[in-house]
Amino acid sequence: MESNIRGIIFDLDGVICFTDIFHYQAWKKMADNEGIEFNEKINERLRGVSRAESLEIILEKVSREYTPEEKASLMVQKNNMYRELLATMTTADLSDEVKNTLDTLREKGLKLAIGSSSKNAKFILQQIGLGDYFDAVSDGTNIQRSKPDPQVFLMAAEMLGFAPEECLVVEDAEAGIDAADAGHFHKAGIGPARNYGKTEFPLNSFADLLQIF
Ligand code: B16
Ligand code: MG
Repeated sequence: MESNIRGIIFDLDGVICFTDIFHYQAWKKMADNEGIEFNEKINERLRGVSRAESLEIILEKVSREYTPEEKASLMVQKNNMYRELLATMTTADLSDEVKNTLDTLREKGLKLAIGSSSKNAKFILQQIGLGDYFDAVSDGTNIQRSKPDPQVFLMAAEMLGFAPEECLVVEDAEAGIDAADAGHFHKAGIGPARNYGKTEFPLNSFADLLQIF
């Protein structure tokens, strides 16, 4: 049991649920409409990164300059397609493993928060039946700087009333582990972040969190 940890801050996409495939499908449609090359390898670089920065990465392949207005319009197109896909999500998109693990962690007295770069985080939480579940939600709507800046996690810790050193961040993205590291949080990595050098607690599955507490 990690006795000094009092709160857990979960990334959303890639940790609590899997909206990454919807991000990919929506960006791919936008890129196809624009005749821009986009593939799963480029998509991997978008994990945990904000919408605007994601677009900049996608536009690296393009020789011409896009105006700020054109970029804003591409982001609206992508987000509208993405939200159509999110609207198809239901409570069936929350696994029993994730829900049971969250419940057990809460029973152990831990406070639970979300720390997500997404501006759609609250909509996603509602769709999967976790709209009122977390003690705090810090997301893309309350930050100015996205991961790898620690702001989203620092705000989550503040909402919980804990110091960063008292919180564990659970992330699937290297950018997210970098953000947690910069903010002096404890760090658990799942999926692509499992084998990242800065990850303190590698998780094979979400339920592995119960081996820490
Ligand atoms: P939105 P997370 C991140 O969510 C995604 O991993 C990333 O791919 C996306 O660009 C970012 O949210 C912004 O999302 O367009 O919905 O505001 O992993 O931080 O929960
Ligand atoms: Mg993520």
